[in-house]
Order: sequence, then C-alpha cells, then structure tokens
Amino acid sequence: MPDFEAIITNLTEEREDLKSKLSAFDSSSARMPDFEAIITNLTEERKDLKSKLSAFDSSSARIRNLTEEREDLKSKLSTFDHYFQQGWVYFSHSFYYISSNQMSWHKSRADCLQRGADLMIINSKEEQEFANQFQRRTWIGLTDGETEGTWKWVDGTALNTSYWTPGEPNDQNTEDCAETRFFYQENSWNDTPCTVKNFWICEKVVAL
Ligand SMILES: [Ca+2]
Ligand SMILES: [Ca+2]
Ligand SMILES: [Ca+2]
Repeated sequence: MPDFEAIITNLTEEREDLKSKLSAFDSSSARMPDFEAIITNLTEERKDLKSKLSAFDSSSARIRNLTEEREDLKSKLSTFDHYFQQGWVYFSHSFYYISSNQMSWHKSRADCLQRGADLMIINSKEEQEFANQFQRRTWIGLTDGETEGTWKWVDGTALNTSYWTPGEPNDQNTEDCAETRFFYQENSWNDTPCTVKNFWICEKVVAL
C-alpha cells in the first residue's frame, strides 16, 4: 500500500514551495526595473570602454611608430658599421673610400662601382676641401671623354661649380679625366690622360 500520508505531506510541501517561489517572482516582477539607471550605467561603461580603446589605439600606434623607427635606426647603424669596417670615412651625408693603390681612371671607377659606389662627385666647397685634405693626386668622377671640352660628372650631371687650377683644363695630351693634382690649394683640379695611375676616391651618398 502506498503511504498516502507521506505522499500528501510531500505534495503539500511541494505546493508550498511552488507558492512561495511564485510569490517571490511576483513581487520581484512587480518592481519595475530601473531602466534609466541601466541605460546610464551602460552608457558610462561604453564611454569608458571607448576611451580605453582609443588610448590603446594611440599607444599601439606609438608602439608601431617606435618599432619602425627602431628598425630604421638599426638598419642605418648596420650600414654605418658595414662601411666603417671596410675603411670608409663619413663626411656630410656620404661615405668615402680612399684607395691605397693607384690605377687608371676607368679601373678606379670600376673599383668604386664594384663597391656599390662611384668616383667622388664634388658638390660643394666643403667637399672640395675634404678631397684636398688627403694630400694625394686622386681621381674624381669628372670626365670630358664623351664630348671634348664638355665636363660631366659620373652621374651624368653637368659641371657647374668647378675648382680647376688656373690654366686647366688644357687637354694638353688628350686629357679627359680630372684629378686633384694641386691639393695644397683650393683650386686643385687638373685634366690628365685617363691612363695615368692615380689614387682614387669613391663616394657613396647615404640618406639619413
Ligand atoms: Ca658628393
Ligand atoms: Ca679633354
Ligand atoms: Ca691638364
């Protein structure tokens, strides 16, 4: 026989439980949620998140910029290191290589090209003084080999400011290549046969 007493007691308890749950639900749903407050909270939260996000954006942009700058500096540093290791000197946005032996103008130029540079192009009074200070007869990247009397730099540009020694260029003996012959004076240039063996100066312009 089922224990009806117990069943009834259980059902009664369950009913009371359900009733109390229902009344709790009723009373809570009777309280209108404060939508204003919820919206205000959400708006504030969103504003906060947005400001955090924009702070993050700007700091990540800064980090990106700094990282790029660092990479750029690192590559410049390694360029400097590379040239210094190979005996180049730096002066006013260019690296220079001064040869320790002597060759013809064309062989000298080939050596510079092979080093990723070219014979020196003199663009300023300072650079002219820089070339003279080595106190050697050196080839510079200047020739009138293409058209006699029309002097051109190795990069194809025309000769504007020149530092010829008075009386030069004289093409005395088919002289189509320029050297710093009279280096103890500012106007040191002379034209001389390209087959003469001279020291030479290579120049590599660097963008810094
Ligand atoms: Ca130059
Ligand atoms: Ca000439
Ligand atoms: Ca001459």
